[in-house]
Amino acid sequence: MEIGDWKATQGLNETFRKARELGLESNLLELEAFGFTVVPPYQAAPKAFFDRMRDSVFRLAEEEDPAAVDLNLQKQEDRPAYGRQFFHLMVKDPVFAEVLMNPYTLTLGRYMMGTSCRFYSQVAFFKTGAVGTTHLHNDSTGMPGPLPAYGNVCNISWVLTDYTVESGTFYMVPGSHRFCRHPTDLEQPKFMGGPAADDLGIPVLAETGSLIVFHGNTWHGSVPKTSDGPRVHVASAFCRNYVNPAENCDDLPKELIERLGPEFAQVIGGEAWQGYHGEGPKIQRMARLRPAQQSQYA
Ligand SMILES: O=C(O)CCC(=O)C(=O)O
Ligand SMILES: [Fe+2]
Repeated sequence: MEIGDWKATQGLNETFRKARELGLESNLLELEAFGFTVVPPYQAAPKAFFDRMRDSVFRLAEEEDPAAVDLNLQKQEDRPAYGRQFFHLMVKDPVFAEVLMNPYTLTLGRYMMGTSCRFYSQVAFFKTGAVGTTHLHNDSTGMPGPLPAYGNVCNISWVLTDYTVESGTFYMVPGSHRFCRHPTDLEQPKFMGGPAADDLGIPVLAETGSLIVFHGNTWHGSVPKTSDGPRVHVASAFCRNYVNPAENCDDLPKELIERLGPEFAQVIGGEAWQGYHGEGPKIQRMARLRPAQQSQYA
């Protein structure tokens, strides 16, 4: 059917039309039904773009001092994942700002978090050699259950090497976004050291150039990595307009913000009503969020 400018679905109309234009309709259905989906290789961007991203993460792995990241100094048991994670990527290479503004990333983010969504964080996960699992969790960090069915955060992961069972791909529990809560210790599968069955979740297979996209309620982790080579993805997360983003963008170069324009400035919080001092909030900025109180897509 043709999607009109319908008042009751403010925000959704335009996002849905864009998703249709980009060939994402079946991905949206999979997201609704299972809480995750895979966008096929090189649909979101050509191979040369993924190569640029991968080269950039490899360069960071060579050049960045591991001590620059606090997590690297912690014991493995206390860390969320094996390997190295790289943070605050947009100041390190503008290619990561382009990832954020890519129409596939933005359309999926807006579908899941509403058009008023904000940038939440961008993290490169880098593992080499045989390593253990990432335990079962969802990305709604610090948010108590019951989590809203519509989600407060979402994850759009750009896959930069083949994600297979051997390379330690994501493990996901299909449909868990509807449980609207975090997994308990009793729900950790045996292969992650818990008491639960291993086959409730499944390994998500995705070739280089794919996007693995999931709802912020979806239970996920990783299977053990047994391969020698690198396993790399960049997770771009968005959140709803009222969530406090994990990453601080106040030091992004001005030229980058100017180059990417007002849409980018809004996504990184340039139009946020929160964060005022004595002058109080700007009324226009608050007014812009009224539609988000009427529709989860706005
Ligand atoms: O790659 C991993 O081990 C975990 C990644 C993850 O949990 C995420 O991207 O949210
Ligand atoms: Fe996660």
